[in-house]
Amino acid sequence: MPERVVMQVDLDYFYAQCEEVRNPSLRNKPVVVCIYSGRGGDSGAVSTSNYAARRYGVRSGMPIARAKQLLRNVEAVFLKADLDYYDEVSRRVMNILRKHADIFEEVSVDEAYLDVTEKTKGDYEAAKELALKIKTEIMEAENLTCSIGIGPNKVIAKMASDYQKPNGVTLIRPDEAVGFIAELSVDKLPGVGAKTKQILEEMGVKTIRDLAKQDPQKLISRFGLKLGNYLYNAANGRNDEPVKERLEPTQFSRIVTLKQDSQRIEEIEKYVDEICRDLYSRVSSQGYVFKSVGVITVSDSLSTCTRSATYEHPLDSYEALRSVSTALLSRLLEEEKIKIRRVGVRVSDLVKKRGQRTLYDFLTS
Ligand code: DCP
Ligand code: MG
Ligand code: MG
Repeated sequence: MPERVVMQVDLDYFYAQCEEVRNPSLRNKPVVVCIYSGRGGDSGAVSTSNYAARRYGVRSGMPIARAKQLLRNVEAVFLKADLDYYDEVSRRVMNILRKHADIFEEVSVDEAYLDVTEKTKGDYEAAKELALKIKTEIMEAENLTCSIGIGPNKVIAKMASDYQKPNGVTLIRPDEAVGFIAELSVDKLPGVGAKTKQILEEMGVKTIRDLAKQDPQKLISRFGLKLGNYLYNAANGRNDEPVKERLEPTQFSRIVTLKQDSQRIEEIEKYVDEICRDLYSRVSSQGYVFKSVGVITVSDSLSTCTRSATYEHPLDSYEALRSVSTALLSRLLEEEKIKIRRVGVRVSDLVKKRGQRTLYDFLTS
């Protein structure tokens, strides 16, 4: 593969920064954005927090009660996540980013890869200028900061963007890639989670330099062909995964936690109604109908069960979605005899409704 220039853009403390944008008086205070479980009180997890809150040890994923404990002596602000608002901001930022890429890949609500090889004619200085220009544009349009990494592949670009957060630009030229990552701990490599880290540690591998020196065959026998190869190459600064446009969505789903565990269909039905209403409005507003419906339950002992049905002709009403979901759920409850903690619905085998999309685009652009 010829030498590439890959950029990774990640918005800083995204949900919390969105909250600061619409309420600038939050800027000097620790801000914690929470996803409440719906079970009352502080039950739920921290979605993200601004850097002022992070200084007290607040982290994404920790229980809300723990964050309150850490911030007990400070004037901190706890907010309920407003996902629709963040999605809207994200969509506008992505539209800015997309214009600057030869190939654009949206990875998550606040993160994207841009292949800019042609645009910069392979020149890293030009890429750095482009990164600064993108940062200015996002600041002018949305008042948001982001961090940008530039490197010869996706792995290096992502690690570069993490390297000087918030509001950083980090440029790693191809000949600097190996040296840049060598000192870092293996879990800084994208895709190395707690489990892989632990196995590597047992093998005496702590830094990425240690990993780069391993026998690739040994890594393959431990982790399988795909992960083993990935680890060996990435540690040596190599990764040939292309930046690729994401395809259309393949499914829509939503899952909720019951206020109280239950095994009675009459109890659970009302959650299913609400999920179906919400799902159907998302699916249809994006111009899709669907042929498959699945329900998923998580029991009080945390085991998961699913049931699904596929039809020859697409379903295209809320009533149809609700009645299929409820029927699948009653069957599941009868057969499994379990107490339910969470329930969810998924629609897939999507089919595009012609004509609908343009109307939607017109209304929302
Ligand atoms: N998010 C979440 N729960 C997590 C991690 C993230 O709800 N466990 C949400 C909230 C974040 C958003 O996704 O704002 C983007 O995730 P990032 O990992 O990019 O984290 P942030 O943008 O919040 O912070 P950073 O400045 O480190 O990028
Ligand atoms: Mg981010
Ligand atoms: Mg991110």
